[in-house]
Amino acid sequence: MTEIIATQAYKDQKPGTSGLRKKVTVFQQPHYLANFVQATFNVLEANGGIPEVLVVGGDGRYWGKEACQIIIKIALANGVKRLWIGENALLSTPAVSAIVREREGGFVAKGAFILTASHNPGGPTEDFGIKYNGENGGPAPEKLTNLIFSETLAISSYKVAGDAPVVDLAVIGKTNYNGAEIEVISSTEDYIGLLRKVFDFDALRKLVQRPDFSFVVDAMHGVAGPYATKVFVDILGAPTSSLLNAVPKEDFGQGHPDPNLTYAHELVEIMGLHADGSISEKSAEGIPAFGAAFDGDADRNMILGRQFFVTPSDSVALIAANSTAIPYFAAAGGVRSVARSMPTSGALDRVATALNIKLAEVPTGWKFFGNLMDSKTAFGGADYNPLICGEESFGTGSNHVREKDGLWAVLAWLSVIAAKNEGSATFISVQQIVEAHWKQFGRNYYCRYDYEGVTTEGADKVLAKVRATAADQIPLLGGVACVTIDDFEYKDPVDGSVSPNQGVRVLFADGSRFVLRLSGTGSSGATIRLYMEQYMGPEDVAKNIAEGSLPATRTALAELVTIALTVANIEAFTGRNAPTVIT
Ligand code: VG1
Ligand code: CO
Repeated sequence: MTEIIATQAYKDQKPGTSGLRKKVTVFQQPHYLANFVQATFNVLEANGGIPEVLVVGGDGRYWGKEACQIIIKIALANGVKRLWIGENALLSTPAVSAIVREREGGFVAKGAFILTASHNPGGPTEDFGIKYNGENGGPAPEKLTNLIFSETLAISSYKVAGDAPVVDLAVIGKTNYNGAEIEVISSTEDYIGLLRKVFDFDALRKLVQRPDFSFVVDAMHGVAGPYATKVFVDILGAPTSSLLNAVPKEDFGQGHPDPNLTYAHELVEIMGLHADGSISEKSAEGIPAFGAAFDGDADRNMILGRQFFVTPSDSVALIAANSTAIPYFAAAGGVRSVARSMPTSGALDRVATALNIKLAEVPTGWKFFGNLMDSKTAFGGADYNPLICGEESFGTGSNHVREKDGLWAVLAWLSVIAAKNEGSATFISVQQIVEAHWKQFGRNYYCRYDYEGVTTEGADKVLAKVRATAADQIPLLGGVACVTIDDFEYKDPVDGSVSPNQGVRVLFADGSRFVLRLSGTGSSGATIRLYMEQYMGPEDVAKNIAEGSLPATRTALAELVTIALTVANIEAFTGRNAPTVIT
């Protein structure tokens, strides 16, 4: 029986870069989650209808199961006919996308709520989050999330199926209610079925079983654990010792499930590195050949070699350059186009030029890639797909789903490593593969500084200061002048929508640059992101490698860092004399 519950609107339910993320205590306020879910249904009803099937699951963080039960009751009252709930409320973000796209084919209208705050810590005093994904399996476009926000400001009641049963989320199977069906489904089956179509698991099994190859992946107690166990141990036959932190925990073992050199410290230590990317004292012997980590909802990845860090910007460029190592792309004669977010380095652009394929530059956030993938016309009438895309923030993926995909990235890397090593008696390492790439394309030195938890006023002042600076006031960078300072604006080639103010860019004549933008995923205060990039041509890279003098990132970017910090004056406006995290 449907009950109408009176409620009061909250003013702070505006979704950010990737859904609504707040402290758990905020979500636990009376009707807070219910308001947001009902607002979403109201908007869907007025814009094409309530989906017949709703997928629900998340990264396993604290309060996820409670949220799931609330959503089930509201969904039933709003006319959803079938619910597919991940076992134990667990579904990785890319797995949700795969389920929406693949399960029962494209014959039913589907949508999804993903319960995640991604890489933010979890627990009673930490973060929770919710995001709506549409029929294409991708995050709702800004047009829709803006409507949802407006609706949350006006909402005065919501509907619940008060007498619906509390579903046992631990048991796979169906429960019926008033002609509707609630089904608890396997968290892994559909998604791994899709990965089997993308990759050559036999080739990967051979690599994993090579005596001179070893690897370790860190699930950081996020939702990647069950997927990594199935793929690496059950299917590829790797020992369980190659998995770290593979059991999901509601508080991520009190860690920060963000796969970077700072937060994935356990893996970083094993791989023989320090948090600043330098090589540790540890003897190289016994260090695995390959390492990777995932974030809470398993859409991010970090790739490491023995004593070697691969920047996410280089990672996507290298996968694109070697896409024929992956059957999904080989079948199409290689990747047909590539895309990156604006702050991501230009390494991918070099590959696009060499392969003579299209490149798109979009604002931060995965939803913009999805539009390109779904369009058949945006690139001058040609289909974009297959498309490989990535962000500097440890996000990599392709058009196999409409989210970034951590496991996909790791399997893509293993495919490249397997292809490079095919028939090779001595093992060709990750470092050798990346250096060969730089020798061919040049190296885009890259680094990001994050200033977390600063005040919004201070952050705004920093951006305003840079924006107000004239190009000729910027000091020369290695003798090269700054040519433009602007705000990145994006016009979506598919739906024509314009996204202004996507970051302030300071561009030098040789393509070097620094960029500042404010994070849209935080749950309190503001975070300034400062991105810096400088290019070294292939000849210089080759010469430096031959002489053993290829500079480390910190050295290569020292002058640019000084210029950026002087121009932005972050310390004066925020009181911070150092970033919170460097990636
Ligand atoms: C950050 C990253 C962005 C990413 C977004 C969602 O956004 O910079 O590249 O798409 O997180 O990733 P922002 O606005 O804080 O810079 V996830 O894994 O948090 O869903
Ligand atoms: Co994530």
